[in-house]
Parts: sequence; C-alpha cells; structure tokens
Amino acid sequence: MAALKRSDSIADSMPDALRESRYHMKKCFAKYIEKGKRLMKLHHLMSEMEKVIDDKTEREQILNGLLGYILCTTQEAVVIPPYVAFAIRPNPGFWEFIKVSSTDLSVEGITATDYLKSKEMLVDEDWAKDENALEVDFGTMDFSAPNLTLSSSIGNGINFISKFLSSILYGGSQKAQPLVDYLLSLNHHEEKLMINENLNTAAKLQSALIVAEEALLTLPKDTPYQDFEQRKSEGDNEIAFRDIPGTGPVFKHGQVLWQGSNCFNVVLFSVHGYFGQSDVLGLPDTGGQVVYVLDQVVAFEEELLVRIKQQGLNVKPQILVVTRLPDAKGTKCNQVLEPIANTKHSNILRVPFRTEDGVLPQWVSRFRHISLPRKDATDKILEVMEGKPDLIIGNYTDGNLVASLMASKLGITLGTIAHALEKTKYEDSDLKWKQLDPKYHFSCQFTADTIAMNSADFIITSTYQEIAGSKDRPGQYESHAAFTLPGLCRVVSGINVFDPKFNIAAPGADQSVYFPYTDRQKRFTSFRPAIEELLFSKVDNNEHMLDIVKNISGLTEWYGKNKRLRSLANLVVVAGFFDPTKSKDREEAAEITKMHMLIENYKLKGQIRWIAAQTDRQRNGELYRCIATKGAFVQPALYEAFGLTVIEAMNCGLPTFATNQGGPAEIIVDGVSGFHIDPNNGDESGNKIADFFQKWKDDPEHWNRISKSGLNRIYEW
Ligand code: UDP
Ligand code: LCN
Repeated sequence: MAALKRSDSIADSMPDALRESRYHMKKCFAKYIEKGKRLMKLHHLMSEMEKVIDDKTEREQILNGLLGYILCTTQEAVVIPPYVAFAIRPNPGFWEFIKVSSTDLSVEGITATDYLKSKEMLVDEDWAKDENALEVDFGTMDFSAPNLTLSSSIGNGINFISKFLSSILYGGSQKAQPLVDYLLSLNHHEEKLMINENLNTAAKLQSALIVAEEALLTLPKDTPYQDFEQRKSEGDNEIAFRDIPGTGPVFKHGQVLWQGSNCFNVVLFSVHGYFGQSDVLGLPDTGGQVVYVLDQVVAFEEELLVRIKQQGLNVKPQILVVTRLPDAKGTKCNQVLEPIANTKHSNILRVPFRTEDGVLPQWVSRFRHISLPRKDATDKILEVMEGKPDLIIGNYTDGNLVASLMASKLGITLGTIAHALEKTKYEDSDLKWKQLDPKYHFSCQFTADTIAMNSADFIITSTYQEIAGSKDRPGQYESHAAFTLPGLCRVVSGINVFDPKFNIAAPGADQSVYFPYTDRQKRFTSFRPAIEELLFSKVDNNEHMLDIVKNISGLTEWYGKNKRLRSLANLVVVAGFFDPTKSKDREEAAEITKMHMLIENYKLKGQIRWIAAQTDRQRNGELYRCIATKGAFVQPALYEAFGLTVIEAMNCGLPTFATNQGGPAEIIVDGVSGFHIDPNNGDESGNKIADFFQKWKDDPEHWNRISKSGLNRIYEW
C-alpha cells in the first residue's frame, strides 16, 4: 500500500489521490452524505465504499493506492452534508484533521477545534456554535524541556530527560547554572546530597566530573561506599557526589545519570473503596489497583533502602498509602494506620471520606468519584510523617486528582498512575457523555483525569499501548489529546503523548505468590482440599460482582456454542454474584441473569463451574497452578487496560489466551507465548481455544512449549 512521505501532509496529498479516482470517489462521498449528519467509523466507511465500488479489482486498486492508505488510517469521520470531516491518525500520536466537500471533492486542512466542533454539531448544535463554549487548551502551556519526536520513542521519557540534562550541563555555563543551583540545593537535614558549595559553577562542576570519572573508573563496581568516601577525602577533588559507578552517578559517554535518591518520604493515594491487605483486595472492580499498589510499595521501599545505603546515608524511608476509611464489614480495612506486609517502614493511612451528608461508610463503585477532605488528609499525613513528603504519587482517577491537589498545595513533585483510564473502554464515551453520566459519571472522571495528567511531573504507565495505543488503535492517554464533552467543555489539547513525563514500567506479579506450577516445594499444598472442593464439589458457591467489560458471559457463550471445545475441555469461571436480586446495579443484574440463561440454554451443567470472586491471594496462586498441567487460562475482556491476571497466569506456567483489546496484546506474543483472542469474534476465539486443546491432544509437547514460552516472556518482560 502506498504511504505518505515524511514531509507530506494529508491535506496536501489527498486532492491528487481523489482526482485519480474521481468517478468512484464522487459516488462514494455521495453515499457517505446520503444519510445526513452522522459519525462514521472506519468499518462504516469501508463497507459503504464496497457497496458503491462493487468491482473488486477496481476497489483493490483504490485501496492499494494513497487513498487506501488515507482511508485505512482514518479513525472516524463526521458527516455534515455536504462535507465529511476526517480524523486521520497515520502513526501513534500523530493526528491530522481534514474536511472534504462531497460536491467538488475539494480538501481543506482543519484544526482540532474545528473537527471537534463538527462532532458537537451531531449532538448539540447550539453549543457547537456558541462562541462562549468553554474551550480547554493545555497545549498553550509552554515548558522549556523539549518533547520526543518519534512514535517509537513515546514512553521513554527518563532516558530523554537524562540526555537533555547532560546537554544542559555541557552546553555553556549560563544554561547550566540553574541545574547546578538545583543540585546544590538538594540536602537532607542540612547535609548536601549531590554537590557542595565548592562546585557552585558549571565550570567547576564539569572539571570535577572529569576527575571524578577517572577516579571512579579505577574502582571496581561493587566498591562499598565507605571505601569510596575514604578515597574521596584522601584526594583533593571536591567530588561531592555520594556514590560510585553502577550505583551512584553513572558516567556513560559523557552523560551523567544520577541514580541516587533525594526522596525518602513518599505518599501514595489510592483513595477508592475497600483498600485492604487480606480478604478485601479492593472488592470487585478495583481489585487490580489494590494488588498493584501493594506490590509497588514493597518494591519501592526495597529500592529506596538499597539506594539510601549506597549513598551512605542514615535515613529511614517511609511510604504512606493514603486511602479512605470505610465500614470494615468484618475485614481489617477500618484501621486508621496499618503496617504494610513485607515492608519495614510503610503503612496504610485511612482517612474518613465526608460528604455533605456525613461520612460515607459503604463500598462505592469505581464510577462514583470520591475525594478526601484535603485538610483532614494533609494534617494526618504531616502528623504521621512528621513533616512534608518528598514525593506524592496518585493512582487511578480519584487518587490522581487528590494527589495533584495536595502536591500543588504543598509544592511537591507529583507522579501519577492510571493503568485504567476509562475513556477508551466505551465507544464515543466523550460525545455520549450526557447519556452515560448517570451511571458512569464520565464528565467528572475525564475532567479529573485531564487535570491530573497535566499537573503530573511524571506518569508511570503499564505499557506502550496505554499511552499511544498501536498502529490501528489510539492509546488511553492519546484519546485525551483532543476530545469534547458537548455542553460542558471542548478539550482542544488535553495531553501530549510525546511529553517525556511518560514512562513505561510494566507491573509484575508477586513472585512469592505467582510462581510456576513446577516449583513443587514452594507450593501451598494446604489449599489443595479447599480448591478441590471449589472446582469439583457438587454444589456451586455464593456471591460477588460481575463486570460487564470483563465479558465472562461472552466466554460462556463461545464455550456453549462450540461443540468441539466442549468435547475437549470444561470451563471454570471466577466472577460474580449468582443471585441477580443481590446486585444493586441493573446492568450487572442483567449480566448475571444472562449467565444463568446461557448455562440453561446451552445445557452447561456438569461442564461449567462458576466460582465466586476469590480474595485470598495465595489460594489464587494455587488455583492457577492447579489448572496448569490440565488446562489454559482465558481473559476474554471487551477491553483490558493492562490485565494483571494475564501475567499471574503466565507466571504460574499456565498457557494463556487474552483479549487483543488493550494491554494483554502487548504482554503476549500471539502464537508464541500465548494467544490473542478477539472478544468481538466469539466463533473465531472459541475455535482458537479448541485448536489449542486439539493440538495438545495430538502432540503432548504443545502445552509445554506454550507454557515455557509464556514463562520466558515474563522473565524477559
Ligand atoms: N482477583 C482476585 N480474585 C478474583 C478475581 C481477581 O483476587 O476473584 C485479583 C487477580 O488475581 C488480580 C486482580 O484481582 O490480581 C485483578 O486485576 P486485573 O488487573 O486483571 O483487573 P482489574 O480487576 O483491576 O480490572
Ligand atoms: C486496573 C486495571 O483495570 C487493570 O487492567 C490493571 O491490570 C490494574 O489496574 C493494575 O495495574
């Protein structure tokens, strides 16, 4: 297929392309506008084109040319007769908007603002034309740090910033002085952390660094800090860096990368629901976030302790996970301060969430947004930490917003993490916000997300797709670049995915819980009877929540329909209430009823085991391992932001099938370390799973190969 040259814009090249196929294109555009105002997705554009150009050879000729390339990179088009406006995304992060007249096929490049206005015309014409409509443009904020330029560099901000800082340091004394002053200012209890007053100019620092590099390179990489400290004081170099190559300042091709720490007190906000360590796990729909936050705290504290030791400091780091204080309902999540398991100095701090009607005690869905009373939370944090934190991190929408407010109030560095921005999970969730708001409160959520991501100094993401998607699909952050909530606000520049604040750090699974089924000595054999009961007893068990996006009913239906698959394997699903009357959510109750109906209609009794959501992590690990050696794991979600269960299953050596919509597509290499399945194509997915079981039957090594490649993928990840 033809592609554009780097310098070409679509607005420039499209007129020629249209001219070449003018006869067909006139017919095509006439078809597009035939039904009046509407929003068209790529598949609509293609299928209508097929209807108009019924000769396959002619159609292929067009699709193989530049026009085909432009059409295939179109995300959507707005039809406002006689015009069709296109949102074209030639590469991740790059967008161009154009408007084509169906009358004479003339092409005009338009701004994001004009494109959004045409979208608004579909739902709220008055507002679209209102000159006073609120328009938000974060792009006008001018920062001195440059942005990345290539799609392939997105998410690699830290390397870029390190190089940028090195270039400042070596780029002339005037430019370098603010950096030198900053390094000079870093201290802990009056003790300098980076450099001392003798190196107060760029020239002095540069020459000290040259001498330092030579001195450091003569030492083995594992030289203890004390030895280095002694050498430093023996010589007359005023090298105030606190460490040695490989652990402290690293000298690489003229770059200085600082790996020491000036961050000892960290606050992490995960303000939602039931944040607990045992028998709670956030309750349904925030489970992954709780697991993730707890794992990160353990790893973060460990890393801080190592770095502090390497820096020769005598400091005790503290991490405080701040959340809300709900009713415990028999769990331990009603303690104000609770030490975090497997850490030395980290705690959960719980602050009551107050509304106008008093304290909110019950569990609330992730779509109902909560905040923490800022004064209460700040006072408590300052009291427990005995001072201001050095870094504030937020997690998920509510946590990120609270974190950004507190960070700006206290003047502290802010990091945010989302891993599950909801915007891309629901088609046209921005344009349809009024319709969706009563249930999902997207107006509030997208606004909070956009504010937090713009206030963040850095953003940690799970995968590349989370930021910038893939060739065909926009990323979760990217979908905030330009969007509109008609009647509320038009965000013409919401976020720039080329900003070096974006960094990818994929989560892992806790290796002490999720390890391969072959590690027999480590296995939690005490859970075996309970798991056997769960899987094989005659009676099904009780309650929990069924999230529609997880598509458990979809999987049940694929299985029910596929005779071949049913003859090869049984199905175990882990999710949900069994009794629809227990659900307070209409959609969820419908989903539960649907599950019962599928079981009935497809006569699945005896072939399906429906287990309620599990809350014991260790037992979960063992459950995956019990299924390993006998089966496979399937994650069929309509959309999954990252998907911790996918890496947990792979960690246990369980061959894994996972949705191609979202993070899992990046975790698994299809056909090698597991399989991608299309949640929107149940027949194909069911057959793909059946093929695996059939192949395993014919070749006993097939299962082992996929299991091992899955584990290898996790180890190299
Ligand atoms: N999980 C659990 N019990 C269940 C289902 C899930 O403890 O019945 C855990 C699962 O092991 C994983 C997390 O909850 O650690 C779910 O995370 P994921 O990222 O897959 O999805 P989320 O629920 O956050 O969308
Ligand atoms: C939230 C989600 O929805 C999941 O996809 C992630 O795996 C989880 O957070 C942890 O990052």
